[in-house]
Amino acid sequence: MGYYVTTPIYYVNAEPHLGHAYTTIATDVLARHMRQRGEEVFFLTGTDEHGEPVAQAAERLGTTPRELADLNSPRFRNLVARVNATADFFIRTSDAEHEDGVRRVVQGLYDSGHIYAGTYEGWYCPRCADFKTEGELIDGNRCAIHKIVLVREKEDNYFFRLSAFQEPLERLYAERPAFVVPQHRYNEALSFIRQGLTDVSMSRASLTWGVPVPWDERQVIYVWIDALLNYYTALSYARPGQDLESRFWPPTVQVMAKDILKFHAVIWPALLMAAELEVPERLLIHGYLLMDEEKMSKSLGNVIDPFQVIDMYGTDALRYYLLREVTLGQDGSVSPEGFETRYASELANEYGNLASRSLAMIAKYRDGEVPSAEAGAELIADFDGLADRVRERFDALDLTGALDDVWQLVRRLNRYVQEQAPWALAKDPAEAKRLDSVLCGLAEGLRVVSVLLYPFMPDTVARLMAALGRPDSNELALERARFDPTPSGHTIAELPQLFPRVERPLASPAA
Ligand code: ME8
Repeated sequence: MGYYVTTPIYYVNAEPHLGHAYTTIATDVLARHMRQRGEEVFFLTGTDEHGEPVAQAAERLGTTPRELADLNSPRFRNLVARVNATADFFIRTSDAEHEDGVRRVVQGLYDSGHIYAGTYEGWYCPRCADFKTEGELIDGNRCAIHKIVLVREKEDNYFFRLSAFQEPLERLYAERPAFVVPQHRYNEALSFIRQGLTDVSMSRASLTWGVPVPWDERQVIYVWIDALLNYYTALSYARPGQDLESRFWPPTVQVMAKDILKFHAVIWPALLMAAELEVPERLLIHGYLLMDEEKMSKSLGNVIDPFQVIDMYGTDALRYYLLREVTLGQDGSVSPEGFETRYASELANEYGNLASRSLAMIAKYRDGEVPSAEAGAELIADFDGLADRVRERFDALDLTGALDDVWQLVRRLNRYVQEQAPWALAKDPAEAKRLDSVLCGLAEGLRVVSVLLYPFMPDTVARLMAALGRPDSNELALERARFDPTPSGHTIAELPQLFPRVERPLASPAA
């Protein structure tokens, strides 16, 4: 069975920001790690183009929703490339094939009695594209997220019988304690379900930007139903002629931030059960990137432009920083200063310098040949079990823990250089054997940490592996991340500077 990972599909009502980059990068780290394990991975991302968020933004800008989508969707696609995410397909919900797929599923739900006509009366936030209960409002009539005053709506539309899935959902949660990761998000979703589910509106009468309801073209399908189904429809046309559904359905891990937990942890599995499709295996819910304690968001305007960071520091530095700085699953503050600190102290110093020093010593003392020797026993012991620990971390979707485990060994290697002082050994011919052992251990340690760092910093690792004389992509397989106590000799090559000094400090967005 394949390994199917997804990001949310992002609204095209504005340009991508660092929050979107974060989810896409985290998903890519997971996808790359799983490919290192030999898994067949399918990685989906894309844009959500229908509904009020996009229609209203277009109106504000004096353009049409389609034009806005055509302008911004390529920017999200470009972000995928710039963060070096290995997405296998980029879906747009305006794709004709997706729209057909949505109509097919929704018609099936209607035919099997899961959808009925009714009247919605209550609060609706067009920015969230979400129906709100009284308890979710502030000051009695304002959206707690967007702070805008909402109008009470009364509208004839179609309802999805979510209430019928109260028990099936409770059973799902009971049977699958890891359905939602981390645990506190699982608890949050389950307690929402336990409060009692009411049917949800699944069409909009007052909107034209969307997929028409097949049996009643005066209405369009509610954008969230349309959007959620992207994960399913994409498999039907991403690779014409191939049956991806049988290989990849259901999704293995679906990644997103906590803002859209309810849709994915409650409505989505119910919708799939109604359609008699398997529900995803796990949802990985991360927190918010914060700037000065506030959620980074386009409506608040406190966003960092990922393209700018990448232009200055490179993709891998951004990937590393986000995964390292923000514990996946919790909110975390990011800042230009924090970025620069980690860039200089961890990337340039701890990893970059370790690599350049080690290779320079091999060049200088051993004429560019990694000696074929026996590595030091303490070093061997320190690497013992590392690859298995990293594998377990990824199994638990603890990407932060995986990176931290590897970084401990990067630091260990730095200490090893200090302890062994190869430059001193090189002065004493009687220590030649020990120097061989130290240099061979360093090269081997560097190789192992790099294989494990590959999902986080793919380009950097590829360059380093080439310099270590191991350019073959087979070298990146996870099974190669075992410390070999007696590695055979290798010729090293020149290593370009991995993390050059950047003179211009990252401009703060307020500046
Ligand atoms: O909700 N911190 O689209 P969206 C972390 N179209 N992640 C963030 C973030 C932040 N400050 N800001 C955004 C939608 N994100 C719907 C989804 S899916 C069927 C439909 C990321 O453009 C995070 O992944 O508002 C969040 O869940 C997503 O962008 C919301 O993107």
